[in-house]
Amino acid sequence: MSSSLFGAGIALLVIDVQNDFADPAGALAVQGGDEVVRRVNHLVGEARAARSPVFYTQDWHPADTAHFDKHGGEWPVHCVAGTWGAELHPDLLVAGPSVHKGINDGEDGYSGFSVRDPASGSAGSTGLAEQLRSDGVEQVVIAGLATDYCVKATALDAVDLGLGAIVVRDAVAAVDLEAGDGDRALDELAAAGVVLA
Ligand code: VGL
Ligand code: ZN
Repeated sequence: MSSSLFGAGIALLVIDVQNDFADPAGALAVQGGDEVVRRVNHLVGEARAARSPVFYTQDWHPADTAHFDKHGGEWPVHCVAGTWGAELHPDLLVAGPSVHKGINDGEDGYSGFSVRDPASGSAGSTGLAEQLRSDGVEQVVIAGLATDYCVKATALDAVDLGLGAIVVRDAVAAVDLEAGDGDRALDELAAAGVVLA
């Protein structure tokens, strides 16, 4: 028997199911990304059946940003605004608006909720929290990529914002720069009050 995670006041957040993460040919391909697409699609179907709103995020970087290793950052070039790698995976069911993040030079854009100004360090909003609030959302179900970066940052921000947060373990996958990063991220989330479903 399976019961839906969705219903009134609950939204699904689909994090960064983009070609560069989810397609094996992507610049930052995450192992198991294609399986995540299938699992996320199942959740989208459940959310729609329960009339829960669905929101998407997309990593959406400038071609030159301090987020990339060639400019001192941590990552190969990925999810450059307007390119194939930044597009949502073609098999993903899209049933709601998408929030772009990491759009300015140096912004890491890990969280779907907040942006950190790289110069001042001050935090701003992507607008997602405001959209959720106006939809009466009190709890978010989070799935997508990647467990150890954007899923983690988004779930921690959700808790900070006073939202209930559930991460669906079989609908996320990790970059795992170091073996075990994904599992450690899930432990951190559980310790912060995120429910692992
Ligand atoms: C992400 C690394 C760099 C993510 C984004 O979506 O988890 N990871 N940029
Ligand atoms: Zn990025």
